[in-house]
Amino acid sequence: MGRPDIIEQNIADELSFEGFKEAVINDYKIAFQSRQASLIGRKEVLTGKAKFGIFGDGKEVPQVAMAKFFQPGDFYAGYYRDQTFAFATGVATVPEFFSQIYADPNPLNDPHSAGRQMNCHFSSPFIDKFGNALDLSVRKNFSAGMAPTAGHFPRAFGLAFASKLFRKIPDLHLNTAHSSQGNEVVFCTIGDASTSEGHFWETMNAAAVNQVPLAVFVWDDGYGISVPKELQTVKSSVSEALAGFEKSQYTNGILIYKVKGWDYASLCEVFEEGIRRARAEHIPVLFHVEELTQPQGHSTSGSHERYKTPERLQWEKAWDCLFKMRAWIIDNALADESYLVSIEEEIRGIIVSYRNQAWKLYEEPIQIQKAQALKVIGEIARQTSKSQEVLQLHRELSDNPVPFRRDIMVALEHTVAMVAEPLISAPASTYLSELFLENKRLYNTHLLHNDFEKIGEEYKPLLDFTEASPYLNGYEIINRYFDQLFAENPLVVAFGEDLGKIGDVNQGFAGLQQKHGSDRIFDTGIRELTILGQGIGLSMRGLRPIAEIQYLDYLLFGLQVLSDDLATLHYRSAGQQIAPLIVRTRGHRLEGIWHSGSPMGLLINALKGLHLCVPRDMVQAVGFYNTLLEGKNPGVVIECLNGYRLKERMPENLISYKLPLGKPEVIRSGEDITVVSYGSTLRIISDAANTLQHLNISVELIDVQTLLPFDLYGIILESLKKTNRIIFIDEDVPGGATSFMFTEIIEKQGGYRWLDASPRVLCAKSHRPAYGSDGDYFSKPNAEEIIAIIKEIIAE
Ligand SMILES: Cc1ncc(C[n+]2csc(CCOP(=O)(O)OP(=O)(O)O)c2C)c(N)n1
Ligand SMILES: [Mg+2]
Repeated sequence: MGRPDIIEQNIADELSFEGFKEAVINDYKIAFQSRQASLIGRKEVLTGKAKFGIFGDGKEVPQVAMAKFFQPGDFYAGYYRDQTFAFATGVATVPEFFSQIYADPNPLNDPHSAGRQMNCHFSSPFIDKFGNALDLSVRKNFSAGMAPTAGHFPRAFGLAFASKLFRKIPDLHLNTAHSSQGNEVVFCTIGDASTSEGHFWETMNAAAVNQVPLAVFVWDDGYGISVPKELQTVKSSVSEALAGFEKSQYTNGILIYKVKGWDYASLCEVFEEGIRRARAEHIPVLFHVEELTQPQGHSTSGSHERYKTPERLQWEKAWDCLFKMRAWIIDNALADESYLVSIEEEIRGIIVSYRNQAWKLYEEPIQIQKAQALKVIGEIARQTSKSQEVLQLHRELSDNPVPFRRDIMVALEHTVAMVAEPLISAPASTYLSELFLENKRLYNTHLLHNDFEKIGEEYKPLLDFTEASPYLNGYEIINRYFDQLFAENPLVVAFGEDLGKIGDVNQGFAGLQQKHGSDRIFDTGIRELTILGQGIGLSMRGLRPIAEIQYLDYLLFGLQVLSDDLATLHYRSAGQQIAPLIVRTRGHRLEGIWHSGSPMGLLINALKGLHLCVPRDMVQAVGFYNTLLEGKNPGVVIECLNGYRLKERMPENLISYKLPLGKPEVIRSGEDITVVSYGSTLRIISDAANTLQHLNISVELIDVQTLLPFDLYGIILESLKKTNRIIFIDEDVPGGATSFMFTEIIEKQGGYRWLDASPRVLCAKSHRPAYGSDGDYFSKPNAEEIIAIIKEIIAE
């Protein structure tokens, strides 16, 4: 007879072995299910039911292993190969996967993007429908995927950096809905080829310098579409290339693990250790997952037989991770072949039924529309003199077994156009209006949080001056404001190049790091892209970051992530996620090619989905910071580079002074001409206006204040109605922001009806501004040019 405690231990071992077996079989089921979804998904495209498909076949096994260590509160930032991870974590279901393939715009069917994204781009809700933050610490959080390869890396760094701040800043520990004291790890995936992108390297360096819990999984299948890794990566190995980043006992750095993607047991072991350390010690980790395959090739566009050798294709068959896992299960007697065959058969049937379910959900509302449209068109055909033609339209729609929403609109539109009898075609027009509204709601919403809200409409931005209110340099005003802001709002953090220790190159933060702490006000490396990604990730996790780009000209280094990631986030997640990041920068005229840019047209076009604030002085800048901090949308504030040493009167109400967005201000009243501008140029126009006053030309000068949104109140139009002449002036290149403002007022707001002279624009030369005072004078609009052109307009 054995000792009772030993027997007990044996039973426990057996129980845990049973549990282990069950867990393995469950993982295999998820992996197999995912493979079936990929196989059927591809068929859906090839048979014409969907337009494009990209799948996670060949990557299933590492993803079920990875999901074991993804805990509530953790974050995912990844790419299009990760459906298995999404299924294993429960963030996506197979029917949802199919709904996304069909581009189903109903958020109940595709909650990840409501049909806006190509398939396998997942997201989970971060806010409720009113915009209130959800308790992310108890949820499995998927930041919305996107197609630009490696484009998610800067965001992933930001998400991980938030864990660091939540752990380090005691005031944030109470914030349990956002974090459990920084215990959250960010799981970030990437293909081997996409590690060639600069985004990857900048992020890895920033993560290593800052020691954040970022776990990077490289799915190495040897190819980026057709280009092999020999042409992508030095030494054909990302882990070798990163060897110098490796952490040693006495340095910062990253942990590097290499593991075979078909080796389930090793994957579990390695991921367990790496994630545990990332979580506990906040060390970034790289898992280089090698020897993965693509059973169906890259995507539904093209076939890999074109660029892979027969030997390679043969190897891929033999080393397919799913088959290797299956063999391992049998070899280790975790299940026998017949059992696996039976569950595989069952899963095949289930996936087909999921596909059918998703297709039905997608198609049913369209078939209802089709039936209704046919009824309306049929009725019109009976009444109109154009009966034959309308019947033909009816037949075309009726013969289309699976129409798109647009086909129904087109049939109705053509019917209305064909029938010149409005009373008879009225039912088609009515139904069209109804569908138009529905389609607008499905496809044209969520660019911004609360798309159609006029932000700050209720604000009465009065400056509160007392007799004692001092005149200070612009930078001192900004400095006093940030001091008050950081004392008041514990969620605000600010960072950028030279922003911490010296308090930014123009002293807006001078002395504030010492006062408010280096965890809240800090320096970064010279890495604009990841400064912005840092801000995106932090703001997604409930903080209110102010990410500083030292000069507007250098915003271009980070423009990709602002445009592709930040500006599309709310839209592509169908309103589920927000990132109310504030980007602070300084621009317009100062000196030379790269310190006096004003590429506002570029930003207006790239940053739809953000607010673009162009304050004329620092008090106005403060007004915009306050407004943006109240809101849930991201914004850029461009302070005037040449304004820091100009005197402004500091109001008492800095911290409560808020400006409405999209509300221009008339800063000089006049009768003869409306001059529209913003930022530093306003001062030059003011000088010109003084001279013009002596010539009896009275200028009405309007500061647009924000370019996005632009004049929501018709203020410029009102001025034009009075003066009947207008000119738009700025420092951007020709065709830039002046053209934008011109179109807004003359075309969209119908300003052309009020003109007595031709509307004009005056902007900078096409080249970059030359250095020095003369360079500035001959590159950018100057007062003399302004005077001359206005005289011309008046003389017309
Ligand atoms: C910035 C960018 N460039 C190019 C593409 C087109 N593209 C899509 S996937 C891909 C290959 C990516 O290969 P890899 O990173 O190895 O991932 P895999 O598909 O092999 O898993 C390319 C070039 C893109 N989506 N984004
Ligand atoms: Mg690859």
